[in-house]
Amino acid sequence: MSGENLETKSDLIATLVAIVGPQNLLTGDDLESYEQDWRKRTQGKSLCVVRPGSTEEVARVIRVCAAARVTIVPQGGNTGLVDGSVPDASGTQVVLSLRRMNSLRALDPQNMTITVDAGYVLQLLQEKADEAGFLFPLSLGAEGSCTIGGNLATNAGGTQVVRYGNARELCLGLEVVTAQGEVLDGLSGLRKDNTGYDLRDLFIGSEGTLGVITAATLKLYPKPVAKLTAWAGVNSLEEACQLLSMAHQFMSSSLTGFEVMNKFSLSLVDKHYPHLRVPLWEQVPWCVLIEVSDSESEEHARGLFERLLEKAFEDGLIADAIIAENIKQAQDLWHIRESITLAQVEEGFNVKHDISIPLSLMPDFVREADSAIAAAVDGVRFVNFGHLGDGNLHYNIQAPESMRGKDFVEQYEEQIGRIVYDTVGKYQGSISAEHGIGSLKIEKLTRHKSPVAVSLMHSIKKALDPMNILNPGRVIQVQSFF
Ligand code: FAD
Ligand code: 2HG
Ligand code: ZN
Repeated sequence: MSGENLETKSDLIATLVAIVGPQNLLTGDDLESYEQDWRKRTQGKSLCVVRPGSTEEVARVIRVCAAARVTIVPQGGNTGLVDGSVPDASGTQVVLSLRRMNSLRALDPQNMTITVDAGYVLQLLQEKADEAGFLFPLSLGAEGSCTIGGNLATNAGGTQVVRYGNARELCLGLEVVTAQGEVLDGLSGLRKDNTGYDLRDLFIGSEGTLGVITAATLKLYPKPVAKLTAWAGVNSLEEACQLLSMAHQFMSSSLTGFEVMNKFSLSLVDKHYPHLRVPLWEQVPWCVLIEVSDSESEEHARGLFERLLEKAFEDGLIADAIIAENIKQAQDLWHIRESITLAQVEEGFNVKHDISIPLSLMPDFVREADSAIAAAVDGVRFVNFGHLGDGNLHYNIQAPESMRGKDFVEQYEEQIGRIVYDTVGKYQGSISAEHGIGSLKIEKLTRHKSPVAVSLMHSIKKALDPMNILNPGRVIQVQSFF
C-alpha cells in the first residue's frame, strides 16, 4: 500500500496496524512509559507508538510515515537523559519502539563477536556474553533497561571506558534502516575495513536523527581472571587526579574503572538509601572508586592494588582506603556509586551537566565553576561525580534546601548552564561527554561547537534525511525540509 494515498490520521494508523499487527500499535492516554522522559521533566504526546518485530517492519513503517510526512522518534529503553527519546507535545509524532526486536542473531566465539537486535537489553547481553565465557564490557547504571540500539545511538560511555572505550569502540557493524526506508546491511564482524566513508561511525552517536539502528555486531573480550575494587577517601580533586595518574602507571591496562564522587553526592545516597552504608564519606571531601581487572590471578591483582595504595598513602594522596574482600562487597561499592542519580531524583529536580575537561585542567575548572555558581545563586548544592578516568564529570546542581526543585530549575537552569558551559569552553572541554544532545542541549550545540562543525552536521542531516523525518528537533536544529 502506498503511503501517498494516506490522507488522514486514521488511514495512517490503519496502515501501520497492517504492518505491525493491532497488538503492536498503541494509542490512548496510557502511554506514559513511552511519552515521558526518564527524569519526568518532559511529557510528550504521540500520535501512536509502533512496535515493529523485524527490520523489514521497521523499513515499512518508515516508508509509510515518510510518505505521510509524519515524523518518527526512535526509542529503545527510554533511559536517555537529554530528552531525545520521547515525542514532542504536538500529538503528531510516531514513537518507533525497538524493544520488541530483542533476538540474539549470532555468537561467533572464534571471531569474538556477538550480533543482536537493537532492542536487546544491555544487561541481558552482558549475561549472554558471560555464559559464553566472554566479557561484554559496556556497563552503566541503566543497564537493566537500556538497549543496545540506544547505547549505540547515544555512543554511551559508562564505567569501563577507561579500559574498553565508549560504545563506538565496541561496535564492529550495524544494520540500519535509512530515512528512506532502505536497509543498510553493515553487520560486519571485521576489525579492519577501509572501504570508503565510515557509515557505521556516522550512525553511532547520531541519536536517531540519521537512521534507525536495527541490529549490531559487537566485540567480545576475554573475561578477566580476577577483579578487585577499592574505595579511597581523598582530600581534594587534585589528589584524585594525581591518584589516577599513579593508577595508570601502576596498573597499566589492568585499570578498568576510576570514578570520583564528592561528599554531597554521597551524602544524598546516605540520606535516601542508608542501608547502603556509604564508607568514608563523612571524613573527606571526595571519594574514588578504583577497579582493577587482572588476567593472571587474584593474588596478582591484590599485589598490584596494595602497592598502589601503599605508594599513594606514602605520598599523602589518600586519607583512607578499603579494598573489597569479595565480589559481594565490590558489588555493594559499585551499587553506591550507581545510586547517586537515583538519590538525586529522591532529593528533587536538579540541573545536570555531563561535561568533559582535560584532566590537567579539571580541578581548576571545578573551582572556577563552583565559585561563579555559588555567587550567582545562594545555597546551591553541588553534586559532582563521574568517570574521572575519562575526564568526564557529572557536574550537577541541586536546589538550595529552601527552594522547591521545580522552581529552581525553572528559574536558574538557563543561567547556571551558561556559567557552566562558558567555563567548559574556557577550559577546552565538551558540553556533552556521554549523554548526547537530544533536545535539551540543542541550542547549546550551536553556541559551543564551531560554525564549521555545525555546518557539516547540517549537510550530513540534509543528505541522509532530506525530509527531516527522523527525530526532528534533536541534536541539530534544521528547518523542516518538507
Ligand atoms: P533511549 O533513551 O530510548 O534513546 C536515546 C536516544 O537514542 C534517543 O535519541 C533515541 O531516539 C535514540 N535511539 C534509541 N534507540 C535507537 C535505535 N535503535 N536507532 C536509532 N536511534 C535510537 N549514559 C551513559 O553514557 N553513561 C552512563 O553511565 C549512564 N548512566 C545512566 C544511569 C541512569 C540511572 C540513567 C537513567 C541513564 C544513564 N545513562 C548513561 C543514559 C542512558 O542510559 C544512555 O544514554 C543509554 O545509552 C540510552 O539507551 P536507551 O535504550 O534507553 O535509549
Ligand atoms: C552516571 O554516570 C550516569 O551515573 C548518570 O551517566 C549521570 O545522573 C547523572 O547525571
Ligand atoms: Zn555517566
